[in-house]
Amino acid sequence: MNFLKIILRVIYPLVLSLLVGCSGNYVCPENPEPTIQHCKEAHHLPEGSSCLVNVFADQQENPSGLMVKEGEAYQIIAMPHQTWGDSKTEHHPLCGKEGNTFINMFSSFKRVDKALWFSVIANVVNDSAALEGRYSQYDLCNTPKIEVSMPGQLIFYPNDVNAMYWNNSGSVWLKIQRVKNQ
Ligand SMILES: [Ca+2]
Repeated sequence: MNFLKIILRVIYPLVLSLLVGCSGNYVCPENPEPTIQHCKEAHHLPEGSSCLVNVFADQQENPSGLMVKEGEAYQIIAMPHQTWGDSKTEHHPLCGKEGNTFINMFSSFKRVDKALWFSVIANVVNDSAALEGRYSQYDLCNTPKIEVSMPGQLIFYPNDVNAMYWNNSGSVWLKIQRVKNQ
């Protein structure tokens, strides 16, 4: 094996994993359901269809690539056996944890202060001039089925303090299914 092959097969994936926070206490699992399309490829879902998105714990925003429209409804499901972590604390999506007395001294700094630490949050973001960068927000622990109130792209992240994503690791796969609006 020449040096270039060693770089491509060993060093390059290792550097990539370091960059995306997959080398900490929690790993980034392979796609658990390869038959389901990625949301970036789907772009928009017809009713009854699904796509998958990989959400990285150390990223403040994980754009799904999926565009949603006002009046549509989506069910968000965490694929089975998914864990990720905040330092050494293990979390199981879609919900997070209450936190101990010490950590809760900082709970008002959480991005969504009413949501549990590390609950999965979904935002619908829209940068069009007409909507002036407005967004809508859902705590998926409490509301895994969302009814879209404004058009935009779905993005996901674990609920944490903005400056404290550096010690998060792992990723979780979420399935987004377009369902009938009630
Ligand atoms: Ca953290």
